[in-house]
Amino acid sequence: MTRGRFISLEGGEGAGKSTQLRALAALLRGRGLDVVETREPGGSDGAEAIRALLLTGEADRWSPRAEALLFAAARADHIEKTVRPAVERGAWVLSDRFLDSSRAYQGMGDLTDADILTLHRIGSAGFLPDRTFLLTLPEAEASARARSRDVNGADRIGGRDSGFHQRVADAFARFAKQEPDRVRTIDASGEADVVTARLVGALEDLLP
Ligand code: T5A
Repeated sequence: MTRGRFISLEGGEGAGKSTQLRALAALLRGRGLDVVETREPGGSDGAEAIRALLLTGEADRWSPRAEALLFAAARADHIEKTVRPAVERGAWVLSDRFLDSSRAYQGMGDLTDADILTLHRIGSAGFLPDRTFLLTLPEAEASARARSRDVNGADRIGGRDSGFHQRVADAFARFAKQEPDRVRTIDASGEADVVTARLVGALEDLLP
C-alpha cells in the first residue's frame, strides 16, 4: 500500500489557514484522494480535551513550560491516534497548525527552539510533515480578518499583544528560510480561490 502524505498549514492568526484547508481538502478529494482534515491543538479525543485547557481561561493559567508540555502532549496523542494511522493507510492528512506553531509561539521565550524540538522528539519521535505551507499576510489585513471572525474576542493565545505576534511571524519566516524543501511560503492575500491555486501549485510535485 502506498503511504499517504502529511501536510500542515501554518501562519499567524487570521491568515486564512482553516479556509484554505477546507478548500484544499475539497480539491484533493476531487482528484480522488482519501483526505483527512484535522487541526492542532486537537485532532483526537485526548488532544481536543487538552485544546480546551490550552485555549480557555486566564492569560496566566499556564506557565510557559507547562503550556509547551501540554501542546507536546496533545500533539503526541494526535499523531498516534489520527495522523499516523491515516497516512499509513494511504490518506492525505491536512492539519491546521502543527509543530512549527509550537516552535514559533512557545519556542522564543522561556524555552528555545531546541527545547521544543526535544519535546517533539520525546513525544512524537520527531514526526514531521511532508510539506508545510506558511501563509503570510500583512499584519493589518490578518488582524482585520481575525476580528471579523472572532466576534466574541480572541482565545488565550491569540489575544496576546502585537509585539508577540510579530515575533511569531519572524520565527515562522526563519523556519521557511532554514528548511526550504519542507516549508513553502504562500502569499495569503487576495481572494480565497486565488490563494488555493497558489497552494496547489506548490503541492504538484507531491501529487500522484
Ligand atoms: N498555538 C497552536 C500555539 O501557541 N502553539 C501550538 O503548538 C499550536 C498548535 C490556536 C491557537 O493556539 C496557538 C496558536 C493560536 O493562537 P486556532 O483555533 O487554531 O487557535 O486559531 P487561529 O490559528 O488563531 O485561527 P484560525 O486558524 O482559525 O485562523 P485562520 O485559519 O488562519 O483563518 P480563517 O480561515 O479562520 O479566516 C479568518 C477570517 O478571514 C476570512 C474567513 O472567512 C474568516 O472570517 N478569510 C478571508 N477573507 C478575505 N479573503 C480571504 N482570502 C480570506 N480567507 C479567509
